[in-house]
Amino acid sequence: MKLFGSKAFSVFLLSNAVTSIAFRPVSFGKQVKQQISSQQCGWGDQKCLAARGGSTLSSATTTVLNSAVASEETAAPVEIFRKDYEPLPHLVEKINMLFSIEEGKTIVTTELFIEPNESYNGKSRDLTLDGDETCVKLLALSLNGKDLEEGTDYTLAPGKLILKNPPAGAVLKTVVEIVPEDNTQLSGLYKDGPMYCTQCEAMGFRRITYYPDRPDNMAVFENVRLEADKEAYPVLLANGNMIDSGDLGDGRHYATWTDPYPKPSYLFCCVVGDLGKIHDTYTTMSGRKVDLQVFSESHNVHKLDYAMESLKNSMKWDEDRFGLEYDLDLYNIVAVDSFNMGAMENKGLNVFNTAYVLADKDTATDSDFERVEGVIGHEYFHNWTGNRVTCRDWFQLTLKEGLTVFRDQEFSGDMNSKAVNRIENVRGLRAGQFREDAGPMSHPIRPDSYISMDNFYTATVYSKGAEIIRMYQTLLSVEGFRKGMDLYFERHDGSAVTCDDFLSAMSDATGVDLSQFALWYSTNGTPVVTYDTKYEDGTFVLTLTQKSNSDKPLHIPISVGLLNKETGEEAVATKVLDLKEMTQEFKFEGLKGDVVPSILREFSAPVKLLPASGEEDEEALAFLAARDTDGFNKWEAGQKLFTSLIFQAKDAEMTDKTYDFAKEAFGRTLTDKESKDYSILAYALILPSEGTLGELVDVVDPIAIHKARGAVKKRLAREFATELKERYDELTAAMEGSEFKVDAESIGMRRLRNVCLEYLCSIRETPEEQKTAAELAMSHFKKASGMTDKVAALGALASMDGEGASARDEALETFYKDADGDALVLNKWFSLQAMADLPDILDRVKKLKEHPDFTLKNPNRCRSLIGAFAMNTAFHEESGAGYAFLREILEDLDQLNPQISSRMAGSLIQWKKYDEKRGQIMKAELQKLADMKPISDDLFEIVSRGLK
Ligand SMILES: *[C@@H]1O[C@H](CO)[C@@H](O)[C@H](O)[C@H]1NC(C)=O
Ligand SMILES: *[C@H]1O[C@H](CO)[C@@H](O)[C@H](O)[C@H]1NC(C)=O
Ligand SMILES: [Zn+2]
Repeated sequence: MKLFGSKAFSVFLLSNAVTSIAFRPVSFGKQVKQQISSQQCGWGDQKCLAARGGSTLSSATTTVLNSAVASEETAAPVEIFRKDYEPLPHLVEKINMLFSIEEGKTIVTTELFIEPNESYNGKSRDLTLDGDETCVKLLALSLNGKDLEEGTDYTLAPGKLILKNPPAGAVLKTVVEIVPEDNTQLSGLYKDGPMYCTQCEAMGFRRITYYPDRPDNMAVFENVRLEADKEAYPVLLANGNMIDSGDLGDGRHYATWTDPYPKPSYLFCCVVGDLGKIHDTYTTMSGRKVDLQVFSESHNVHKLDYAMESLKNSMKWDEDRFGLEYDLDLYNIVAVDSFNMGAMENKGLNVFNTAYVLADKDTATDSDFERVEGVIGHEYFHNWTGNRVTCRDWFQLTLKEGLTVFRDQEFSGDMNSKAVNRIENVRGLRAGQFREDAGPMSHPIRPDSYISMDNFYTATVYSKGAEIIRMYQTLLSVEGFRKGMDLYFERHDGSAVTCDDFLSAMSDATGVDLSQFALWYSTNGTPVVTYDTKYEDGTFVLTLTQKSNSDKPLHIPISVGLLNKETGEEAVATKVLDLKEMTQEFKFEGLKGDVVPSILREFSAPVKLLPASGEEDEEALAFLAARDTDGFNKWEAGQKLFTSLIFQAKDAEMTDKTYDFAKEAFGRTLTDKESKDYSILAYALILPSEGTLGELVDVVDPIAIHKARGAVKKRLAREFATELKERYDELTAAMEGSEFKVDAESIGMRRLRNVCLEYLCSIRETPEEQKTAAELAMSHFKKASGMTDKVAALGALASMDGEGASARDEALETFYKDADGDALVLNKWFSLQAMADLPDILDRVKKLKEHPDFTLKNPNRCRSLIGAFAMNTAFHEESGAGYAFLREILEDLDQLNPQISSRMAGSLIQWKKYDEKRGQIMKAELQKLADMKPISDDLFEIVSRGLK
């Protein structure tokens, strides 16, 4: 699965102390008698089953077998521990399913083929099936054709059905009723516009039927039969290949799918709807032809081409880089509007958030295009890393996610620019994961416990997990890493394994001892590495010291290069140092003069690097910003200079010395006419984000940081007003008349030009300047060649006031009209306003919340307004009104969609990071949430963790 966005997704569990809360009570209405006896229809007799599903079961003559559990109010949130892993005594080896879908009600009939786990030697003889009784009404249950008695044959508990000692070769048949139309949690089977679709990771399958819903139970989904109205839902899709389809009469039709490869339930998927599609083929390296189809609502079909292109590139890349080939005949992708996450790698039937699959130049920005490519790659790469080799239990999530994020980063790097890609990923890591790891939700990439697994789809598991995989590659070399991957697949293809199995494969394939490296899996927090340097008579000594939450030292790869201080030439090319002690000295001998070290090149480890003295050597930074041969560190040096300057501006005043260094770096980049890597130039001009800056201090005053960053930005803008305008005009001229393209060069030119625009528009003191800025932004807006430029212009205009106010309102109105109801474009319209820098932003956001196009039910829309506002400095406005506003929204949202409410609560739990007064207000709002009844397990876990 892919997370949505890359910012902080705060999370974690609470301690053992669990307070009792009301289990979301649901009443299933009147109990009625006459049990249907499910053995009346054989599996082969689909007509009979359908008739049952369609009419008999729906009549008011049905006993709901699990209604008592559903109305119990006792279930407290349960914390689950990694150390308590229990193997299964029985396995479901095969499953057949029948979905009979009707408006307002779906009947799901399943047959589970149960066998004892031959190698099991534990005590239990029972099989535990998971089922969420707040969503699933159990209508019938029989074993080998015989109805079962509660108490004697099985027991029910919240979330569970325990089947007592099933015999070998048992076939358990269940019939349940679900209501996808009411499923606002978007987990399980739900209705979204003209389609029904499923999301099962992590624990959505139990919201469809009773089943051992854990990744180590891998079963063949042999027959999945879908039945629905033919006219309203012409497309019927599930995993694998379609083996049968036809009419049922009464205007209904069916399709039966089979997936020959055993899979865990979280990879199950079906989609039933009225969809358009595009079609293409791909020939694999061994010459097999694969059919590729991408589906969406019909009015979006013209925005699918880029996704298809990206899919073919991904397939080619995985063959070239890892020798991995696709092995089925069909590959389907479906775009869904209401989706909690970014995308989901269901076998042969990937489901995507529309935001990560639809893209054309008039509706998507360059960043959107890049994301579509990355996420398509991510889900495709899961086919091997995740699906063929999956996780034994959810604590191992990083096994598939860290590895697959690493693979998609490498893919994007190869498709575009490696250095740009690295900069973007590290920016995301610092602003999101570092922050998460410093707060109450800090956890190791392989956590030790959870209450709601959905809370563990975190920046830590994903982004830091990917950094740890990258360190394997840095330590073992690209060839060594590939050998390790080959051995990993050779050993574990088709099974459910752990992070330890991955480490063993890497170690065994290369003969490198990785036992110390393993500590990364159990250590939370961001390690700090400090460095000290000494040069004498041709010998340079680098002393590195590490500090982390582990009492034993970590194995940290530190890539280092040395540049001659006089000539700037590279005296020692990049070398990987193995930091394995708490403090370690590294000597470089035979040098021809003093050197400037470039440490942690390419960001070779997810650590904070600081000088031992506590004082950055600004001269060295200026030197590296001008000359480092490592693209990442060159950028990094400039960022550090800007950072010093911003903190000076915050505390008192910018010093001339620091300002001159920063000015020099800025000016050199701005007027660099040689480099054609425009994106690198653009990123070198952008100041560090407020989130990244906040990570560097103990107590955050968001408004002071915002002001200080703004002051530096304005000063540089005034200093270089002429050069900025020149560069802007040059780029405009270079792009005019040329065809619109989405390639690295065109993206880079737009990026650089938009950075110039942003600086120029920040000069807005006098009415005269306000007018000039508004005119420039307005002409940028009107002449925009695609969504990237449009968004850049509107972003600048949205914050304008005074003489710029009328231009702002005009542009917002035009943008809204032009969107013409397009959901993804409207999301941008909401976001840009919620992120604007205006004094009355909270009132504006409150008004937007009442806009007819706003709804809490669609996660993308909700994030676009509420999520964006929580990232705005205005959220932290002193009175605390922003915090109260978010809390009120969360109260409503939690009743609809706990996964989204708990994610958004991440903005409040960081209260300890802020000054006393703010912190106390945030804490009080959290307490109000904690006292709310009912509260979801998801939100409860986050809030209680935050209060601790
Ligand atoms: C079957 O039992 C063995 C031995 O206890 C265990 O290692 C394995 O994980 C079990 N299989 C499953 C899917 O639980
Ligand atoms: C990936 O591989 C599996 C097993 O070999 C196959 O069933 C599946 O359809 C493939 N494709 C995807 C996208 O999962
Ligand atoms: Zn994923």
